[in-house]
Amino acid sequence: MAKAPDLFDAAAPTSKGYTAKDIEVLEGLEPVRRRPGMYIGGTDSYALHHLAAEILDNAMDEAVAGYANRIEIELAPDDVLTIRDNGRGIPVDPHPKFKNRSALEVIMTTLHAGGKFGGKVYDTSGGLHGVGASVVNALSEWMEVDVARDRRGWKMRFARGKPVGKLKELGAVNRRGTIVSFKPDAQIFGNDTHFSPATLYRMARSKAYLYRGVEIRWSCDASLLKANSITPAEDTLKFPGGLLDFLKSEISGKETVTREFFGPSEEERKKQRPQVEWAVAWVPMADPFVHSYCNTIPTLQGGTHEQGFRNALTKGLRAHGERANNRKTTLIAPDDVMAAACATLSIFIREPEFQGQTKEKLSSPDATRLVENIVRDHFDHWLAQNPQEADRLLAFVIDQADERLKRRQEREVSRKAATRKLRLPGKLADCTRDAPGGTEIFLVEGDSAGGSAKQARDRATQAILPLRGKILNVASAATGKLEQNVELANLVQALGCGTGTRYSDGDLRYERVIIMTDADVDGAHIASLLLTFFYREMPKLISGGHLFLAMPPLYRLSHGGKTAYARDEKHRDELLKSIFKGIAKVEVSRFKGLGEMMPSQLKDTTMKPGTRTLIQVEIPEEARKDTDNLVERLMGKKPELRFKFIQENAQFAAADVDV
Ligand code: 1YM
Repeated sequence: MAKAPDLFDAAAPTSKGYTAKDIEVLEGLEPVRRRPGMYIGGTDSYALHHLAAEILDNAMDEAVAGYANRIEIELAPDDVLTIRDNGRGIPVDPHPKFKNRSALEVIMTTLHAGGKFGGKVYDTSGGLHGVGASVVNALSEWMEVDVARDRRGWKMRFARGKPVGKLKELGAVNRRGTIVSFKPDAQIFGNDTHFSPATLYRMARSKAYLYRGVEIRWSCDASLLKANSITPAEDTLKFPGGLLDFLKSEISGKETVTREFFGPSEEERKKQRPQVEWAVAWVPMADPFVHSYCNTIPTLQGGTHEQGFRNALTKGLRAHGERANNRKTTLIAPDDVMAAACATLSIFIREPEFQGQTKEKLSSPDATRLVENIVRDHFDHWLAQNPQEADRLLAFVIDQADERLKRRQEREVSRKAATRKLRLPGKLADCTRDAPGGTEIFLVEGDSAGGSAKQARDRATQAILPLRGKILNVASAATGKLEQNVELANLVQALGCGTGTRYSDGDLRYERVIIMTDADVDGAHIASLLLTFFYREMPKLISGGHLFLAMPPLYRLSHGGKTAYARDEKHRDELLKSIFKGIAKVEVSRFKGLGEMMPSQLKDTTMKPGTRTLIQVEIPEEARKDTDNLVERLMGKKPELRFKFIQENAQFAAADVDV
């Protein structure tokens, strides 16, 4: 492959390999304007950004083929986008079939024109699966293409896909490459759909990660950025570490199962464009993902390359388990390996095939074997080189398999229980002990915290019920709403004791009901909604001493081998002055939520009897009237009472409220 030349290097190799006869011509652009959805999947914001992706992909193709090493993306007001590369320049020679038309004009004004769509020219081309720059031209109010090729400059302008004047020759130039500027047509996309600087910037960043041989310069008119935007007005994106750099930035700060991320070997990483590149880390507390790409095009729906990746990791880990004589190795399924995997995968292949309505799934059959073989080789080597990491990973994945099998068993048991006596909500992870004595149910906020709590619990005695989002405020809801609220209906079902006058202490399925929410404002809100529910609908559950609040810590303090947890700032400062007295560099981290804690931390600090702190909810008889009054004022139907309460009590609120 040719070495990428320096920007504007007039001595760089001239265009090779292309002749105008390579262009296959199929049809004009009328169909694109008539049915844009067929070509770019719609006319919404997502479709609008397809236009940018298409031009950027053409520039990327030129870089990946080794002819360009710098791309510039510039967003100006009025949705005017300019993309430049320092490649060979789009061909401008006359097209043999259309005597008076240049190749550039044919490429820009005919559908499916372009040698690369026949796979003849570029080795590994991207582009919206053959849709081409002509589609962008057809859907733009105007487009201008500036070409510097073989030391001569050329310019041509189009409006709604049609040439405006002829290809103009600009004379001798001392630069090379292609510049495409365009403004999407409001007749197609409407007046309210605009380019998003954040989306374009992210697109540019991911391209730079995917191909380390390219430098992408981003700039955006400052007037388009919101005051608190994290998108910079200018940036230079170049990542010599490729996908490993990307993964590190994606999961920075989160705890991972192995210290080293798994990616290609050092030697492989020196290559500018390996055929298969990947990076993976196992992150127990993150939502798992696999971001995959083929020829730098995102394959949002996965496909054959992802299949190969999964196979390689699963087979590699199983082989390691067998070598280590671990009997549980046979339990490992691909889902266990991928359950906490955060991964990126990128491949470059010739003439990729895509499937699905949006063509976002790779279907090239050879990709599976290609990826599986390469990743497997490296994985075997990596596991052998890092035996401690390998054992940690194996143990972690076997835990996932155990959990999966237990969940399956639980589902079977609860299905049986449902037919036997009552219907339990599907989201409840019940405890295995049948009798209520010594059992507890944790009401947790959201599925992610629910997942950690399930791993941290004592399965025999502790049940977990994840509640999604904010539950109904029973003090302000109209009568009848309670029965319709799914989250509360699940709760009532799980507890088994009935509500209101039908409440029966003897039917309560657990000894303790524990509200476990994040130690922040949202968590406090959900806890107060639940307290309101119990107060109004199951007051006897409170007076019977069954209701508790868990106290998750807000801070973790550590130094050397010493670790302590603090409930709040005051507690943190106390610990700094006592346990960590005289130590200058104590590491203090603040938990954002329960879902962020390692299951072992959650267990020790918040769930395990003996090491946790629980607050029992009590309403002394003498305070009953005041409580009635307070619940009505704070949670009731009249916002004016709430407002008055806030006015009267604002002075007591802490200044540093969580947001
Ligand atoms: C800012 C967008 O489109 N760059 C670009 C496109 C092409 C070439 C170079 C190119 C390709 C070839 C030969 C070849 C295109 N060529 C075609 C077609 N940047 C941008 N840079 N010479 C130049 O493939 O052999 C379509 S795009 F049709 F000629 F293949």
